[in-house]
Amino acid sequence: MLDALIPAFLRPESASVQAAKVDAIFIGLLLISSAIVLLVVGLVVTFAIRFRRGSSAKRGEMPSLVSREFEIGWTAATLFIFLFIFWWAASIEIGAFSAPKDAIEIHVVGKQWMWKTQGPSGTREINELHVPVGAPVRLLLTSQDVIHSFYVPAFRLKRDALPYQQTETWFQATKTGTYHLLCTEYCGTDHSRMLGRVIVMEPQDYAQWLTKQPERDGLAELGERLFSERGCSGCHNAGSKVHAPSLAGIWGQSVPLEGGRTATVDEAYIRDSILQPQRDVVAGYEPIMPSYEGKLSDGEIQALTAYIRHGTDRFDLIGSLNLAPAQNICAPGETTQESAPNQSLRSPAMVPGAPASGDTPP
Ligand code: HEC
Ligand SMILES: [Cu+2]
Repeated sequence: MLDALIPAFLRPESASVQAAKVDAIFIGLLLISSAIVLLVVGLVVTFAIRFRRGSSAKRGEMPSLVSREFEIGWTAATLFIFLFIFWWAASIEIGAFSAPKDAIEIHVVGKQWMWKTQGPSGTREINELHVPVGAPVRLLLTSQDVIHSFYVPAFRLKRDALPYQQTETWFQATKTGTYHLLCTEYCGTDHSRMLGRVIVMEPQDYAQWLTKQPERDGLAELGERLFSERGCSGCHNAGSKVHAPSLAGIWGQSVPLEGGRTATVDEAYIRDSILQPQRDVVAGYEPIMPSYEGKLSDGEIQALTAYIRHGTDRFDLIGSLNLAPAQNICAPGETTQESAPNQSLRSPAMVPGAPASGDTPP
């Protein structure tokens, strides 16, 4: 509504819920500043004319009302305006950190000089990101080398992608279309060519696009492979002789730690468990897990995290869009006719440490 005050050719494209809020702040600040400029310039001009040399305007002491009550009044008003602006901008900035629970999760890895993205159903893209309109999308960012920054001007979205760390942000697109994706942190020779596109689609088109993706082997499946290749399964699987906790279903749970503390299992906790296992030791276990610092890339840690979180999340995406169930969303080599209705929701074999129940003969 406020943005109607700015002529269309001066208005940058705005295509997300966040963009509308950021624009409102911008226009609000513009209005407040304009009002103050008008007031100050107006007074300067008025007084310059009224008290010009030779005019008969009254000069001398100011009335005490002006020098005291007015002074307090405008100091307080300015303070309130500043506090209000701070609250307004800060609340929107803080909101940019916490995505709604049902958001679609997309992993983004910055790399000299490209953006690699991976959606929850294992769709991989380079310098492109397809998302549905009207659905919240949570981005989990990291970098493979130097600091990059993920920037989509039309969404007023900007968040750094840092090596050895995961940052996050979220957006909700409000208009279909193709939008610029830029890196906005100078990251080397080809920084200026680290460009991409965000393609916002109607939910039906998006669902269709998803099913057309050739590669259905997802992050979680890669994680599953790493889990055995890197020896995690040797300790963590059910049949192991080593006394290590089962990782099945731990996502989102709270875990008792040595020393009486507890921790909630999320990305950061799993990352720390893998890289600094001595830091938070699970109560009742010996700190025998080796650190994988330097042995696993960020991408591999994301894959392992996705696997621990259980691979079936990959197929919840369509459900979260509130679409009619699409027939062709199922694991490779599986048809919906054959599988029991609840089987596509949770496949036990995808949970770390769980026996592969599908293989056991009746
Ligand atoms: C030598 C055996 C061993 C290996 C190999 C091992 N772990 Fe562990 N892991 C443990 C033990 C023991 C604990 C519990 C004590 C602790 O927290 O350090 C543990 C704890 C964890 C936790 C926290 C579990 C919880 O319930 O909160 C996670 C997550 C984890 N490991 C993931 C992995 C991953 C991923 C790998 C492979 C990259 C791996 N582990 C390899 C023995 C192992
Ligand atoms: Cu960059």
